[in-house]
Amino acid sequence: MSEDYLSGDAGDVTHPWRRAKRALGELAFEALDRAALVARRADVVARSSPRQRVLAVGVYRPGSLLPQAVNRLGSAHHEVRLAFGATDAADPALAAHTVAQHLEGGKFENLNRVLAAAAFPDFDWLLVVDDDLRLPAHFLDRFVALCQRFDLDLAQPAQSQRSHSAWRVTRRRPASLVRETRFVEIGPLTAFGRRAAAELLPFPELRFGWGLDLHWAALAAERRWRLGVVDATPVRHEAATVGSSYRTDDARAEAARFLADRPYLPAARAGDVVATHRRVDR
Ligand SMILES: [Mn+2]
Repeated sequence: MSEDYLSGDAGDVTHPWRRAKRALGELAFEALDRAALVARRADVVARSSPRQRVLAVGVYRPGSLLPQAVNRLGSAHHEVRLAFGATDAADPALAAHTVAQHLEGGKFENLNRVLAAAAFPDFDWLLVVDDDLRLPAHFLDRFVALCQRFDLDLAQPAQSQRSHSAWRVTRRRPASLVRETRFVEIGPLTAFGRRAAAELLPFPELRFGWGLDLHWAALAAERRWRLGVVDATPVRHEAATVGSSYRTDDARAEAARFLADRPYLPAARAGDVVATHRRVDR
């Protein structure tokens, strides 16, 4: 069968020249964002955001980056519950938020266990957070407020230029708050609004989940959900190449099985940008 569900890009940015170029590119984007008042505009939205109930879940491995990320999942403004699962014993730094230990399933199987144990119903936003990303300052308040203001049903923060990202559309663009897209990725951080969560949870019991996001995209198109990549809060997913910790053959095979009898957005359409919002005057 044709593999029109693969991005065709492992997002490998490990080559030294490419890394240097991307690091310079980050500095240039920071300057463009400053000139366009991106952070200031995001803070204006954050300050006027209605109080939201936010559940952030994730599964972490030993030695993960999650303990640092947790500080940036805090909020003075919203009600935030953190619920994590450990593949090993609980990390002492995360013990207070760990609701399941010694998880042995795949990503989405484990997330279902964590969601069941989280006991935080009626959330406005579910954030699924991988354990290998770095979040920017003021992340939660800006990100949730922008998702709320732009009526997004499925969203993700953009990724830095040096991030390992399989889909180009998820890389940050300068001088933008939010881009409306047709596609939101399964990681490294995915946000589900109330409407989408009601239909997409619990997750299908998948180990890798490749192709799941293309299926979500097809459902989103049918239901006229709004999808977006939040450029104002870029995250760094720079620690390892996508798929490097598992066999990509198995992930491909799982995707082929999963998508065989389900609608999905062809990978070639995943890069579409429907609109770029540089300000909030809508
Ligand atoms: Mn990762």
